[in-house]
Amino acid sequence: MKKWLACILVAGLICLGLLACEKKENSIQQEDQGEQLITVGFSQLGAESDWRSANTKSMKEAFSKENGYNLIFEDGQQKQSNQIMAIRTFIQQEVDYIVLAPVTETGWDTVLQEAKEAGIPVILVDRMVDTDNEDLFTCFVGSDFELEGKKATAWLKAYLEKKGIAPEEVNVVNIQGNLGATAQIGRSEGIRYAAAEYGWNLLDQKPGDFTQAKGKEVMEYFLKRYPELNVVYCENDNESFGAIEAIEEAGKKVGTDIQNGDIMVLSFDGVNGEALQYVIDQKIACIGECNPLHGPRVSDIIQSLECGIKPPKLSFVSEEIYVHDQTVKSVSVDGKEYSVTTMTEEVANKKAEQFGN
Ligand code: GYE
Repeated sequence: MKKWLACILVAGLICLGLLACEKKENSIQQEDQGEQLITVGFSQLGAESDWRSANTKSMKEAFSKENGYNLIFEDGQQKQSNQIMAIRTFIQQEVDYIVLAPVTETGWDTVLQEAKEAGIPVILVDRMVDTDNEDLFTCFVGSDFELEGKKATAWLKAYLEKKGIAPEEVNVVNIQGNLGATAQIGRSEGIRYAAAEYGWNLLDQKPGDFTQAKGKEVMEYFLKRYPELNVVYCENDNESFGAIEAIEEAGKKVGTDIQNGDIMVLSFDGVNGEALQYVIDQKIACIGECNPLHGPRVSDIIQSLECGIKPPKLSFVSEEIYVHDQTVKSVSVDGKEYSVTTMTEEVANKKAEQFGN
């Protein structure tokens, strides 16, 4: 191509870029002069699980100085009051954006109204808020937890059918997440729906707060109380680790031969290499993947807003199901087909690399 033609083309592209994203260009220029970064106040809800650690890492990496951000990170330590305090501080600090991963869904209206009055956009990440006024937040990005639950239980249904296990032989206990969290609400609904729909006995549901210690404690209780239980539906991998410890310490075996005394473990996340290894070892039968890498997704949202582009109100990430064998190749939920990934060393290594563990 002739040099002059190339120059005109490049100049044209630059002009278009400038028009489309004048604001961003300004901030990049200012950043070059070492001045203006986009200040983001992120209220993370805590540090309860491997998923959360991977999520925090992803957010911190995305909101680095090199990427043009000044990140103010606050850990709410599982307390809504801490998160509300953090948001009020962000407002006082006049941050450009507030990013909130809410520990539970209700009780945010007042503080979100304060952010709105201060003219600061609020982006929800991972979990939702329960409000009648959707104008109180700009948008949400995270997982569809009820779908995760429905996919995992659809897998269980198909698996049991292939193995010739009748629904009335299935005795499930559910170790829930912290009550009121979106991930808990959706996943608990998944098992409740499945039990009612497919005819399984749902013996009990109790919160394990997404932690290994509480998961173990709740499983110990279930084992004593319900000797007939043969499936445990844990709402994250850390709870599964605790449940497996409790099962093994009680002299029982985790596995899929539930007609001969095994206890089958279902789980969510699939972030930690250890959890994926448990699937290979058939200690966990099925994991509903929950993707924690929201940093770049939230950054993309902010970049769109900087360019004056309105992001979709709700964005859900697509996720897989990891299983221990090839008995079931795909599951159908609400008329949609989802393929199932059989966990192998190769897949596990790839995932571990992706999540940095
Ligand atoms: O599954 C669990 C965590 O909200 C998706 O919270 C998140 C959940 C995740 O602690 O491990």
